Amino acid sequence: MTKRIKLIGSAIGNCGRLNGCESSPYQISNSLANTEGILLDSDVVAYSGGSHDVLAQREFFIKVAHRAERAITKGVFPIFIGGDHSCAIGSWSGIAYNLQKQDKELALIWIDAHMDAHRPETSETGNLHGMPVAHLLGHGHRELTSILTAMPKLKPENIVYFGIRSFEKPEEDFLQSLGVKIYYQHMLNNETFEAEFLSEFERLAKLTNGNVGISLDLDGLDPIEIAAVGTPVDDGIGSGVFFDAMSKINVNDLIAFEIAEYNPSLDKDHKSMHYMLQLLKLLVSRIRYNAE
Ligand SMILES: [Mn+2]
Repeated sequence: MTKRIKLIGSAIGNCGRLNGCESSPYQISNSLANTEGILLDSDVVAYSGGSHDVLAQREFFIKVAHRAERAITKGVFPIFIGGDHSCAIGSWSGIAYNLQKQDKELALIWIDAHMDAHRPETSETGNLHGMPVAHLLGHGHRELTSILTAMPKLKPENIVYFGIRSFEKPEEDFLQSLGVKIYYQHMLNNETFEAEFLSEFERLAKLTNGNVGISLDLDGLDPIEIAAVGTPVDDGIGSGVFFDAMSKINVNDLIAFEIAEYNPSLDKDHKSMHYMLQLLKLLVSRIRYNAE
């Protein structure tokens, strides 16, 4: 039996430093159809509210969360396309809510140059794309920690970071106080990444009975190869290394996948788009035909 897959887009860009990310879900779903011949059912939710209005943000994330929740209920695999990384608040809240209703837990592998673990009181910029993890852990604006349910969406022991190399002290202190596991980029290299990534994926899969999500902030990868991001940081994870690791995970334990922070206006040579299309093509074929 083939598994159904749906693209759920969060067309939101103004929670980050630069606008531009908001057109990404439209561009990616179109390019996937036109260049790779992969036509997926897709549903893009547009953020039309005020940029920093928490109630408008809440309304938007609830819409995305409902779509995520519904996909899981119907046995459909969701691929989330941001948008800036604040999109994760909607997508993973929906997945977590669905699992919580079944007495299950969500695990998340977060690939990013940044920790995204600011709370409103520690963020200098106030940009929500620097805060999604804190909100998923239940800290931050109450309007955004209570999407679909007032319960925290993630337990600190159920999230693992890779690629981290740019952060502020309050974020690190916050995550350390909760005991969150972080693979700083300097701890790994292109030879050792895959083994650690696969072993963490497997460990989280056991911990949650096969409910692991992956949220890829494109800036977790090396900006020499993947340049179309608003906040690039040198020396990221090799894009080929990440691709190879993704070809080896057990997709039956993957509950959803997310790509965030692609900014088409910065993709001068289309290399970042090409990479994402190859990655999605790999995932789609693995999920469609390998899944139980
Ligand atoms: Mn991020």
